[in-house]
Amino acid sequence: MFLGLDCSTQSFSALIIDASKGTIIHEASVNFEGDLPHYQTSSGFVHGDLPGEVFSDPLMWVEALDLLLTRLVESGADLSAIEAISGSGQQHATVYLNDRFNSTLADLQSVSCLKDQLVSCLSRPLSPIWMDSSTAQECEEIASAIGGNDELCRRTGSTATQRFSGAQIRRFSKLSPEAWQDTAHVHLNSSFLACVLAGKSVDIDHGDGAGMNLMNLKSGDWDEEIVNITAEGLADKLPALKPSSTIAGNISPYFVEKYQFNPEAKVALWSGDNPCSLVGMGAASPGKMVISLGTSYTLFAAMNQPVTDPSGFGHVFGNPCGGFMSLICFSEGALALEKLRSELDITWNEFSDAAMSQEQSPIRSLLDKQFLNMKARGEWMGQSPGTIYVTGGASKNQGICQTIANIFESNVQRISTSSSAGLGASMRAAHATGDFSLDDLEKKFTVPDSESTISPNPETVTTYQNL
Ligand code: XUL
Repeated sequence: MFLGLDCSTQSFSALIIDASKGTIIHEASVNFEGDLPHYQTSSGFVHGDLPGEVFSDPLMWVEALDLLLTRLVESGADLSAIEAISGSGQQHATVYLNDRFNSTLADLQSVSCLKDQLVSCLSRPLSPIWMDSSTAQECEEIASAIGGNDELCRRTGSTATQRFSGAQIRRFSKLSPEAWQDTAHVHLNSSFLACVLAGKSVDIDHGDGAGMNLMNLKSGDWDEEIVNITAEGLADKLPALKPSSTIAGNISPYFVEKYQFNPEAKVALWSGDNPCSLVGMGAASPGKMVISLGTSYTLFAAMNQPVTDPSGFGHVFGNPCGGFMSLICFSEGALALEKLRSELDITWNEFSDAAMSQEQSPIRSLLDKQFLNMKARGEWMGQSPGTIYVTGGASKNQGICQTIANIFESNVQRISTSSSAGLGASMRAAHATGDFSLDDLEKKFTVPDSESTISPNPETVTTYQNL
């Protein structure tokens, strides 16, 4: 059995799979706002005093981890049967730790809790997260010092991006030089939690590492020049970068004593939520594309080569199964649909009927614009997907799926899962042990909803090509 953990913006969840049988055996979740109200977050984050600042609390994450494992045990999960564990974390969030971190990890006491033991290890109490947009100036400084955004994008897969770790680290080093001096280690949400599980300092994986504007895509290592530009002394504070399938070690005795894990259970490196979702959606090999139709839309796909987006909108991350992946975010995706629906004062069924028709209407026009834009913005990836997997709330809408099939000239299949990141993490744990092939795991766990294939309508092909 394998455990996948997922520390996202709003919650920390767990999923245990039986990789031989292809079944999910247990699931549990802790909601940050509802279950841990003393952190006073709204949906798992707090706004800072300065414009654009958004934070989460690393102590809240570790308190949630203790509570989550307690809930799993209470629900009857036998954690001694877990062979390996991996995890998924919200991308870009940085955790700042002092030189007591490693010795504290090595000496975690199971009679106490994680939060009380780790509180003295933080050199910065809060962690800036992906929703933060306070770093416009730092982005400009980093990009101009390296010779422009094109160069930064060519090397790291992204132009200087406000929510990415590099700009966040630079801002902290500038605004709080003393606390920066006191910082011995900079981790990501994902690698920090992997350290806690393994009871020692562990590396950052290529999937999440690429979301920092610091990793050279071609070498898979830190780009020394960019690291030195980003913040003084940063090179000494970063852990190494390693492939996502690396086994970091055995689980810490803390978890063995407290939750009865097997002392031989392996901890595989954690990765970011988008790289883990790529695996959990069954799209880790090139040829498939995922479109997630939530409040914002995201498009992601595996890529063999690190091609980058010349217009700077898209990002390239490491694919946890090797190679690379693209990610493009489109803000206000389903939000725009909801606005139009309420303006027209119609039901979702009526919206869907209008979306199925090719007759001109505001609905037809909005959907055509959204997905023609998405196709155009994704062209730099040079992929013509055989299949597009769609997920998220709006994927239930037949008319939207048909529009995607027509515009991309691809078959569309629905995958209805609310936990693709956690599932991907558990599949990565099984894959990292070397006992299961990815192909086998994908066949068992990522089956599209039956009879959900939607094929392009040949009559619309020329119209859309002209548009
Ligand atoms: C990706 C991004 C978000 C977070 C959400 O670049 O910022 O998808 O990973 O958790």
